[in-house]
Amino acid sequence: MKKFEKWQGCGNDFVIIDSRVDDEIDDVQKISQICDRHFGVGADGVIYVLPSKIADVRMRIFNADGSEAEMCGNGIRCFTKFLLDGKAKKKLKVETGAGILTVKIIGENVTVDMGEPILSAKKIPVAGYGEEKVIGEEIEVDGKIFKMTCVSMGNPHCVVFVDDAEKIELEKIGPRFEVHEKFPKHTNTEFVQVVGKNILRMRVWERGSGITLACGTGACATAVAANLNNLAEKSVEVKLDGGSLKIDWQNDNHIYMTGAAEKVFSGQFDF
Ligand code: ZDP
Repeated sequence: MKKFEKWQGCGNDFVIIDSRVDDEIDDVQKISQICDRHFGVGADGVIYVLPSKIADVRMRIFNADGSEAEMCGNGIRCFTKFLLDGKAKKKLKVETGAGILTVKIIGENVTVDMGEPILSAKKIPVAGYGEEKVIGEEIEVDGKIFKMTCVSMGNPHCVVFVDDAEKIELEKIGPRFEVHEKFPKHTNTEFVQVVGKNILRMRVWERGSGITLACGTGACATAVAANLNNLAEKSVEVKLDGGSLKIDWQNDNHIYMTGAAEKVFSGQFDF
């Protein structure tokens, strides 16, 4: 029987499975069953701890529908504490779909060097803009025009600034953005209200998982988008439904994300 731990970062919750020895992942059906909140453990995603030839360890993350994501900001903080809690070692290099990232425990929190944001439309990917940046471009969704700024943090994000984030009908509009024809790999979508030069309020519809209480890569994409639109400074606090993250876009063009991660319980699968 396989063991697992349940973790959360800002209310974005994950089942973590240590597969460093067998180097195996489960199939799509099993992963979606694990994430199911009625028939399974319940989580926004499943994270596998795997061996790596090029870093200390490798992380793979799957959404609740069983699809694989390249990266996961809240997940990698949970992953870091899962491996380092109670250990003398405070730093790791982690192989992810967004390259090798350095993670560090600082006090109770975890800081992740999330690498550089990707802004070329082709690389995000967003269709119809070639290699250009997509900043404040119009997109029609559900018969309405929105202005989007697109950023990849390894995984694709579409950031939309709104006057009142609480008024957005996420469950209605989110799925329409997710599979819009402009996004060949589908997209995560963030609806963001500028509270101040250093404070942003964000709500998210995640590709493959739907409404979640927080999205770490989304918070990074949001900070970048806000700065590119001259709406905020490069160091901001992003307020999510499940907590806050500190995002710093530093002079080396790397984005540093700091926030909490907590173990909820451990168990073993009977199914
Ligand atoms: O890119 C995707 O398909 C996301 N749903 C992956 C998960 C992202 C996450 N919420 C984060 O914090 O970055 C875990």
